[in-house]
Amino acid sequence: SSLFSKRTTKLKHLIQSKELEFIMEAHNGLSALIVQEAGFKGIWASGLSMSAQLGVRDCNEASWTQLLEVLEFMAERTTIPILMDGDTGFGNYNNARRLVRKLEERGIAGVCFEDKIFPKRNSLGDGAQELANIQEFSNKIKACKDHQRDKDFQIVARCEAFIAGWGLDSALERCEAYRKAGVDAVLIHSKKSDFTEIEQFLKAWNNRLPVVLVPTNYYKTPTEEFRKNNVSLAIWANHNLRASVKAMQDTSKQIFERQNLLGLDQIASVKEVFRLQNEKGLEEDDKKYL
Ligand code: SPV
Ligand code: MG
Repeated sequence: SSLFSKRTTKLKHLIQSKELEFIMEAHNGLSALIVQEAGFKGIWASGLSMSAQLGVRDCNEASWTQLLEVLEFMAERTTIPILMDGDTGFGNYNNARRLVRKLEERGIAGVCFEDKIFPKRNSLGDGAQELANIQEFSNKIKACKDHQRDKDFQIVARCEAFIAGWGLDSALERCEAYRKAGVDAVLIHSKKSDFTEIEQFLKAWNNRLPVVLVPTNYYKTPTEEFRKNNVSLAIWANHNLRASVKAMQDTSKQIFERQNLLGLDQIASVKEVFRLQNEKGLEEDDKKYL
């Protein structure tokens, strides 16, 4: 994928290529730029992280237009593709397909929809999880594929069968229905700490479509296992959010307790913040235009 190809085309290559690829979570313009500067070829706009940075729960408390605003800043500061965590699509097929168009208009390269009921609950929590009707969700996928304007825009169907406590047969049946509905890839999720149920799925699935994984809970699985099992894309789903939470807690606590700003060597300099904001670009433009 060349520097000049569209972001949708770049995401398509990341997902459709035989190689295992990685995308990293971001949740605002700044973290998106940081992910790109680290070398990642794509960004996961995590629903958990975008809602958490707004201080609300990951159960559709933030509206879809509020998330669009966040995504717009992320797209503005980056050139790599962004895959949005679109949850359940914020309603039925009509709401989901309208979101697809709005994402295309804002330079977002793809969206992932999960087969649950609106309002969704985060998959890693303890609460009960209700799955969407297979036919209804398949039609939602089909409506979105029919409605997208850019043929390379990627739609990922995320199967929550394991999360909801159903077995391999249910996961396979659902993913096969979403494949037939025309989806570009499937994401199979698990909250187990080991790789067994995912590995069983991958073997049975047998590369019918590219597979995306989110190894948040089974993070001890060697990455080589994903490669061996022909995984297409691994998502490091929430680690910038979690890193920033810890850093902000430690920093706030230290400054509160000491009532001074000494010994804060681990924080970024103001100069570095200016660099990330591209202050220099404005200084140069001021010389031309002011
Ligand atoms: C997210 O990052 O918001 C996800 C992945 O959907 S999970 O939190 O595991 O549900
Ligand atoms: Mg999510």
